[in-house]
Amino acid sequence: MGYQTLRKLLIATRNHGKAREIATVLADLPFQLVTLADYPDAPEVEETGATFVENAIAKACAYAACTGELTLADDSGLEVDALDGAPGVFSSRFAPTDPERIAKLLDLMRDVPDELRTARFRCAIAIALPDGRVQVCEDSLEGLIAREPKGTNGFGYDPIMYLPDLGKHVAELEPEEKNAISHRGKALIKAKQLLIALSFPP
Ligand code: ITT
Repeated sequence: MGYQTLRKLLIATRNHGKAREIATVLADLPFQLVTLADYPDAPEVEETGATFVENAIAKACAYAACTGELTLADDSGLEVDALDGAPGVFSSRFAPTDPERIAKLLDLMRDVPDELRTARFRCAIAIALPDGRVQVCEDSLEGLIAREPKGTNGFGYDPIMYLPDLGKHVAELEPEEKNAISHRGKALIKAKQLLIALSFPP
């Protein structure tokens, strides 16, 4: 099959860390991966949902409708038990930059003892067709909020998410190690099955 004949799949995220992880996992599928950079006129989609699933569906459906392409959107974030699930769906809006988000979270968690520092990354991935049909996959990664950032890989809250089983912070994992166990990597394995069904109809 020639390159020109491949169906497009729009990876609808403006987050470069996410986009990199998604593109790595989907690279072997028979789709031409395109990004929002290829659709400069696509409007910003407001994330008004109360859950990751609602926001992922809203983003995927809106971008599929306005571009006319098969579209994959990710809504994800960090849920901290000691903060009643915050920052949750507000993870990207918790503070203006990654270092500020991390500093704010560590400050809020300063007096929380080790055994109560449980948290999880959650990821919802929605795949939408321009006609409004949409499917969603979800997964999560459990860990503990560390007392200090460590590691330089990944993005977002990865430097303060400690994985007791591995004895490492997520930002210390190589990209392929993170994708093998992460909320996004595991949700993407499920999303891949949906995409394979779309690319090879019975
Ligand atoms: P798009 O909506 O354009 O995809 P965004 O960054 O605004 O980009 P979200 O609303 O889904 O995306 O917010 C997700 C935030 O959750 C992200 O900005 C990080 O702060 C955090 N996050 C999600 N996945 C993460 C991961 O794998 N590692 C660390 N932090 C993560």
